[in-house]
Amino acid sequence: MATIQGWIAKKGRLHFTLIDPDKQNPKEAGLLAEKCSDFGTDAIMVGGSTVSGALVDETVKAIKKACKLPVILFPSTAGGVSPNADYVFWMMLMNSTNRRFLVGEQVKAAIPLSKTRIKTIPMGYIVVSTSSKPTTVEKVGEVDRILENDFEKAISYALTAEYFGMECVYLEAGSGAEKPVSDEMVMQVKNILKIPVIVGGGIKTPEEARKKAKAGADVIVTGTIVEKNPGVIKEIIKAFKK
Ligand code: 1GP
Repeated sequence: MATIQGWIAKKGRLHFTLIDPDKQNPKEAGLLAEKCSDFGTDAIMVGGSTVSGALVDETVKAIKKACKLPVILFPSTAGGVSPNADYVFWMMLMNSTNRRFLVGEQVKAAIPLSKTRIKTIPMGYIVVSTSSKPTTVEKVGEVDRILENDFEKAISYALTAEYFGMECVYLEAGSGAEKPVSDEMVMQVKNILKIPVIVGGGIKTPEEARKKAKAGADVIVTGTIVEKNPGVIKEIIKAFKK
């Protein structure tokens, strides 16, 4: 069975914690991972839009030392691959207009990755525009914009990912987004797909997490709130998994 689907079969809905190695030193990242592990998060994702190389590797090592959770790389470029992680989201930014984020960075990472024991989780990454100003991922990824009510466009990209054989899709509003991808969009995408739906970007409260569960999200990801107020993660996880 595909990795994420297997975890869902065992544990039900999942919560992933995103740690950006640029936002704290590796030791602090380890402490944060340990805390979120105690709160019931299911995996630690490591990645950021500007980070690469030794800092990613040192952060992964510190997290592995601090907790037993699987570490999934969430790389924005080929430089975001650390040999010490367990998994990598082998992702295609489905609605990028730049070849680099469709296959370019992946081609650069493929041979180095083949020399590690990291397992790939093929993922269709879909960036949705929910904020009044474009988020970093929208700008850097040079996206074909999907507006928050453009359900048909989101569904078209999501189905394309599924037909390519991706194991999951990730509906992303962007880190620190003003608001998450709408419940209606999550519901419409979930209803049509057979593969799990991950939702992230702008989820800050237990209430939002509860609504994403109701809309059908299989996994939610929180990053910014973990840095700002790790205590609320416990409530977010509880609300999402209930
Ligand atoms: C970003 O979806 C993740 O890639 C998490 O977003 O930082 O807004 O929680 P936040």
